[in-house]
Amino acid sequence: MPDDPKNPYQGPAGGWGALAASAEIITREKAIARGSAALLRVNQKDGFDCPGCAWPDPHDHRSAFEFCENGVKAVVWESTSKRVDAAFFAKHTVCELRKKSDHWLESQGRLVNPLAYDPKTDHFAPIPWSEAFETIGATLRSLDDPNQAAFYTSGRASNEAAYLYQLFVRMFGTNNLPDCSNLCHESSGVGLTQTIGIGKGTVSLADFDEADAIFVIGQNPGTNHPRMLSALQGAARRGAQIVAINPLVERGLEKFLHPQEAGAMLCNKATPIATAYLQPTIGGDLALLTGICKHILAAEDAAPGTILDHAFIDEHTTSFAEFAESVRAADWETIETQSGLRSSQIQEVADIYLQAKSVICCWAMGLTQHTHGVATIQFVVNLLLMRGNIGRPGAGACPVRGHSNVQGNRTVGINHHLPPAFGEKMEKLYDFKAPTTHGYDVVEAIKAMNDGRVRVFMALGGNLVPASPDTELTAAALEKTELAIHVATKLNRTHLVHGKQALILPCLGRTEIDQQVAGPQVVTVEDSMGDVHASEGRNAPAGEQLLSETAIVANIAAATLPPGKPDWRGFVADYATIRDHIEKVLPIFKDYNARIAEPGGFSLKNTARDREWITGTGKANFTVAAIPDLTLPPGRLRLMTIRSHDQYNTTIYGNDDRYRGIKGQRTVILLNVADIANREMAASDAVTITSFGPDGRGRQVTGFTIVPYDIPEGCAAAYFPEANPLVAIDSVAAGSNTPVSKLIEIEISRG
Ligand SMILES: Nc1nc2c(c(=O)[nH]1)N[C@H]1C(S)=C(S)[C@@H](COP(=O)(O)OP(=O)(O)OC[C@H]3O[C@@H](n4cnc5c(=O)[nH]c(N)nc54)[C@H](O)[C@@H]3O)O[C@H]1N2
Ligand SMILES: Nc1nc2c(c(=O)[nH]1)N[C@H]1C(S)=C(S)[C@@H](COP(=O)(O)OP(=O)(O)OC[C@H]3O[C@@H](n4cnc5c(=O)[nH]c(N)nc54)[C@H](O)[C@@H]3O)O[C@H]1N2
Ligand SMILES: [Mo]
Repeated sequence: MPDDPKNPYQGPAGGWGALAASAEIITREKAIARGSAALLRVNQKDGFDCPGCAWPDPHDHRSAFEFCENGVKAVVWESTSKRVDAAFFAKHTVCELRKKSDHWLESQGRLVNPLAYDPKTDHFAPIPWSEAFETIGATLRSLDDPNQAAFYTSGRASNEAAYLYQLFVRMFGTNNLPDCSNLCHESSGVGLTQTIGIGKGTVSLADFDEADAIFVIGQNPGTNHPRMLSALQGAARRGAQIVAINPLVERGLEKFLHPQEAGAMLCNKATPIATAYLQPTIGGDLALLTGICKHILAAEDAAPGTILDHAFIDEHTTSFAEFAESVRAADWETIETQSGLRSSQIQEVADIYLQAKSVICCWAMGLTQHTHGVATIQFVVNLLLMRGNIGRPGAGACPVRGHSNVQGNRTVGINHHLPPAFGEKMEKLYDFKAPTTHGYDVVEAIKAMNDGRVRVFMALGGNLVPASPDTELTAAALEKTELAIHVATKLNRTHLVHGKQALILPCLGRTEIDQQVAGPQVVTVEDSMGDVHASEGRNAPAGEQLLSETAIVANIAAATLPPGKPDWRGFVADYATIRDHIEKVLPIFKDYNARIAEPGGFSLKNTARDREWITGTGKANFTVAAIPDLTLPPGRLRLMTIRSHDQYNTTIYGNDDRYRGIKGQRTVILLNVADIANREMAASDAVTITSFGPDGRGRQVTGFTIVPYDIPEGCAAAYFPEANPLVAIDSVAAGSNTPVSKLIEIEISRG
């Protein structure tokens, strides 16, 4: 454990450490035979899509191994030879299992039988698939109102499974489709739709080869999108400026050694990444972006007509005058206090922006999971629009998505708001009346379960309890359900938090062969940049009883809905028929089956990239936002909850965070040395963290260890999901209802 405020890990991101960590997990999970064959096919044109993250694959220069250390972990975790079979569930009561750690639960291996909870014995026990489907159908049909059920999706489901799922849910009669996006990039979707008319980023991977400057804001690609480092490395090597904006100095943004470059590896030659690194205070980005825009306007005033792209602004945007006026009116004192940065530091970054012909801005959870996340993202758009940096090569907005198909899920209809045109097309094709009222998102679904409005909860993947805010409340809410249905690959905490009845339905993973009547099936996924491609598993399934997610959803639909359209069993026999239907409902998928047969797949049309603005005004909109006053009462700190290098969301692979120099522990709080000294505390002290949400109630976690760290004064960091009990359910981002996981008001005390 580090006792020095400087990170004791001095190596680059990637490098030999990445190779060693990959080898270690392959050995530990005994997946060497299955795993190594699987790895050779990961992200290849005829292989499966890495379940790790949503970063795209290069079209032209794909190496034999298009994966990273954390992709290896994700693939091996799924390909493990361990099993949680009938004997395992006979041995352990649910009460006993609830006492185990999240890491222990998932590391017991793959689920292989459909299971039902038996309250008399407190055990899960195997049941036949037919019984599971009948129970679900009968329970759903017995509800007074379809809105008494909620259907969650974690972003790993394929387009095919996700399309059938939302179709089933809407034909059942509800839009209650909460999904992991609500906890993740919802602020990006909302912010971008209002300003540029599409809730997605506008860049493609090729733009990284042409950008003169790349801003990486509130994102830790070294851990969460390691393949992005190859793109940043390429850009840095050709002299592009890379600006990192993050309260922490993340190693992957500093230097990178590509584990697949033999020459560089042999002489340990890492590439420096960021040319400028700003460490704002947590939540200070809106102030900082206002400051950057203010410097740019000042440069324009000093040399009128030379800085802004007036032709673009006039032809393509609205509300520039209001935006400029509000930025000019913002005072430097507020900008400096609220961002924690000096005007001169902000000027340096504004100059990089000005000197670049083409700029890409990337961001992730450091911007979205904030009270003012939507406004901050809209300020990123303002910055880009000022110099026409949207819709031309080397430039654009790049929200870097999380789950490997979270973007595809939304495209094919996983959305608690039903887009009207999409709804009408489905109504015509399947001859039904789609529900029009908005459904529940994750926060609303938790509240609805808690007060009895939702009685049945289904999850297509994911781990709702530890992933959600207010862990105890979320667990209590789930315990009130009459039936919970979990489609999953591995046992996790949420499965054990049962109400009256609970079912666990084991499914195939991405890496596995999906054999149906028409032969082995491919599924399709959409990456963070709107490229759609096929994914085909190559491993033998982990168990004989496993069904694909697509088959599980279709069987549930057939067991629940009256007979008639569509032919659910026909869909399962041949997934190409599902793609034909998606194409009928969503014209952007024209020639879907033919185009996924092309190596590398195809790119979906992106209106903003083509400078077509599907907004109310028909133009891209500049927006105005006041700098929020985030001053805290004395003694309080702002806490962000972040991922370590050894986890995939709630899946914990191990207790190390190599790039941050933290070993063997996860219940830590990273603090500035001054904040530790002020409290007369010391490194390694045990503390209780108390948070204060909008309801003023103190929420607590105890037994956290202090780690001194290079983090701005007044700021703190702890890991997700251990710190989730501190996130109040009512602390949400304005406009997107995303839980505020990155700005939690806390106090610490001994104990
Ligand atoms: N290996 C691995 N890969 C993953 C995941 C995983 O858990 N493990 N999760 C996947 C998912 S679902 C997602 S959404 C992505 C998440 O990818 P990231 O968004 O990179 O994940 P976080 O760890 O939440 O990191 C947020 C970063 O934002 C910074 N930050 C926090 N608050 C602020 C702020 O106020 N301002 C600024 N400028 N920065 C801030 C933190 O210091 C941290 O570096 O990764 C995906 N990929
Ligand atoms: N405090 C705090 N909370 C957060 C965040 C944060 O930064 N801070 N981040 C939020 C974000 S960005 C996200 S996306 C959510 C993530 O929330 P979720 O998506 O709900 O959680 P995961 O941990 O990704 O889900 C892991 C489980 O998925 C199942 N699984 C894995 N692969 C498959 C598969 O192929 N099919 C099926 N059916 N199941 C599978 C396994 O059973 C595994 O236990 O958490 C959010 N919560
Ligand atoms: Mo996410």
